[in-house]
Amino acid sequence: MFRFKKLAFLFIVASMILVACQPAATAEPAAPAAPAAGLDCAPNCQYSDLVVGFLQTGSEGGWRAANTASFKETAEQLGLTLKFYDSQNDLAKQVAGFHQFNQDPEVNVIVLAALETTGWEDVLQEAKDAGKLVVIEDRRIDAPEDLYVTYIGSDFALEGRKSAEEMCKLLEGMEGKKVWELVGNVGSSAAKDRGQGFREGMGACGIEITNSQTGNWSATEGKQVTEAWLKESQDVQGIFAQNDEMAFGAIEALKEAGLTPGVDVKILSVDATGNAFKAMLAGDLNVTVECNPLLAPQVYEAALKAANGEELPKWVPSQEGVFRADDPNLEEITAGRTY
Ligand code: GYE
Repeated sequence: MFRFKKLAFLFIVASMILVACQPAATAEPAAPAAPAAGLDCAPNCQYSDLVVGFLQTGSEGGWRAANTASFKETAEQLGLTLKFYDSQNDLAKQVAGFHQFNQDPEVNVIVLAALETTGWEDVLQEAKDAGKLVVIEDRRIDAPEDLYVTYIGSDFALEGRKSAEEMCKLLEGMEGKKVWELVGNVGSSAAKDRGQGFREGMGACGIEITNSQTGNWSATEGKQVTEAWLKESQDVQGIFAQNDEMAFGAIEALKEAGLTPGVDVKILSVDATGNAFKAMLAGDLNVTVECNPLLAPQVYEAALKAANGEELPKWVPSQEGVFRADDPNLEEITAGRTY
């Protein structure tokens, strides 16, 4: 019996030793995490590897000119290849341009400044199937987020709320609070969200929008629309222009109607381009709410990160301010503006 126990004990010890010496079950080395959809050059892509197809809206004013220059100049500085497509403010042309870039074997990144929020799913899916990285800039779109890398642009609703808050200050003490709204191109996120934001804030001081119509971001149309309204009535205390150009048109129309812009009628615009500062220094414009057009560095940086397989937040809102004609440092601020 003792002999049997001794043998059993030895057997147990031997098997324990055996197990201990077993080389660790060589768990298959974890396959390196498949890099998120990146480019072939991942994870060491450089700016020089990027060929960017940029779908710009068109050339409707100062803000757009600054946005376009930002993309062209920054591409040169970074040494990436830029293929620039001017959609001439025509949605069908912009969608066709997107399709064209999807078919272009050289293009590996597509940047879209969308004329309108809808109508993009097909070409976005086509881009994904073709392995192109898509970055949305300037204006947000309504499409599944997995079809694009990220959106870099402003919080237009916030710009609208800021505009209402500033208009309330401008109309303080004025009997009426009737406001006319010059709207951007119908269907664009900038126009929709600024209008919605303004309506969210205007109740705070009892503003009433008595006229609202698109001026398509242009000074000419902004003037024509305002002229037509002035023929009907001059009972207006404020004009909310969704961009600087339309405000410049309204200012001209008021002057030609014998009214003093900035005094008889308060004028507020969005963008804060250089010409808006000149109009404030001239006393014609009361307030401009900033919308930053210099988005290219952030957009290209996001494209490079995505090319190297990095996941990015779906929205990177721009940081922006508000500028007022009664600011004692306005001249100095104006001198420091870059667009
Ligand atoms: O406010 C306007 C331009 O999309 C934010 O488009 C942009 C707008 C800008 O035409 O001036």
